[in-house]
Amino acid sequence: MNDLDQLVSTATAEFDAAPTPAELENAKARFLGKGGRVTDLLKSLAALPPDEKKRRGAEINQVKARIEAALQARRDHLADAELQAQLHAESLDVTLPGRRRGTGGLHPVSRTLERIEAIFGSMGFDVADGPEIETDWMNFTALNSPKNHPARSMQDTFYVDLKDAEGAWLNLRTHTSPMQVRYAMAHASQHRGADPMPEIRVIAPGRTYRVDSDATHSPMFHQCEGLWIGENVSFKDLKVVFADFVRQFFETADFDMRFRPSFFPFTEPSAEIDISFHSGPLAGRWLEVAGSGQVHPTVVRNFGLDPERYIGFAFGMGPDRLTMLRYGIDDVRLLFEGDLRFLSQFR
Ligand code: 2NM
Repeated sequence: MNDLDQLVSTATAEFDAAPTPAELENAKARFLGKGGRVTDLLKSLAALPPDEKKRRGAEINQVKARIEAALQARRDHLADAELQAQLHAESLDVTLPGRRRGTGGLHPVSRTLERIEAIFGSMGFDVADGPEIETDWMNFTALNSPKNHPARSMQDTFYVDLKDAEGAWLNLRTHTSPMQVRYAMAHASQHRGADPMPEIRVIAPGRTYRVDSDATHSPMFHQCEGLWIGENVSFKDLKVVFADFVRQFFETADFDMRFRPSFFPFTEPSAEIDISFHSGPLAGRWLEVAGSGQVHPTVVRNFGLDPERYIGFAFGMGPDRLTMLRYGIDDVRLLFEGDLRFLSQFR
């Protein structure tokens, strides 16, 4: 190999060893730049006689062209490698599944209400719902609530700036019992003359409102009240029905239930229903889960029924609290502030 071929292969090797375009341009300068080796060769021609100069000059120009070709080949190679790297880095796998909108889910309280409705439905209870804005008579008077009862005060009840036909302010219902009054009145008039009247068996789940707000009280909350009226319906039936509800709702029979004397204007006698689980995270303490009682004769009469003949029980419970007990939630406000980080856990 003569000195010129040697120069071409040295240049080609150095170009091929340059890992980046910048280093390739530095290598180019060593051969083709101002002080580069090809340039030096061309300058050396000046010292040669004319014949020699012509032959040697042509040879050096060929060498220069071969080195330029090697340079271009390496440039092309580096540019192509860069493009490939970029294509790889920015590649899009069109076979991946698309990003979909998240699926929604039922609110945990809605799930509780559905469970309550299914369980009582299986025991022959109808499900009734109705207005959340009530008349004074439906919400209080029909339920034997005295005219000056503190529950009627503005401290406890949200009033609406509208009056009913009797001139009393409408209110946001403070319980779902007014729906039971509506249901029982409709039932009584529908079956007027039937002897005996078919039993009333109904639950009234839904939103209720009271002026109250802390870790265990939300101004909007849920209630589910139950009512069973017939000729021979007793506290014994309430015990059986409620124990069966607890067993199905909490999916365990491993609990005690007790009735603790209490007072409500619409029932006499009245009792709180407490349960105590023997196992699981809630074990070992009495939990108040409902209020209950034998429907007061005045209320039965307000239904349009004869209290000497028809008797029964009612109960009221809080689906929000049942939800908190079932899922171990300790602040009722979490249920209603609409934070999806919390709610999506129940999907
Ligand atoms: C409760 C406790 C006890 C109740 C009474 C009635 C009605 F309409 F029959 F009078 N409905 N719900 C009742 C009884 C509600 O909630 C703690």
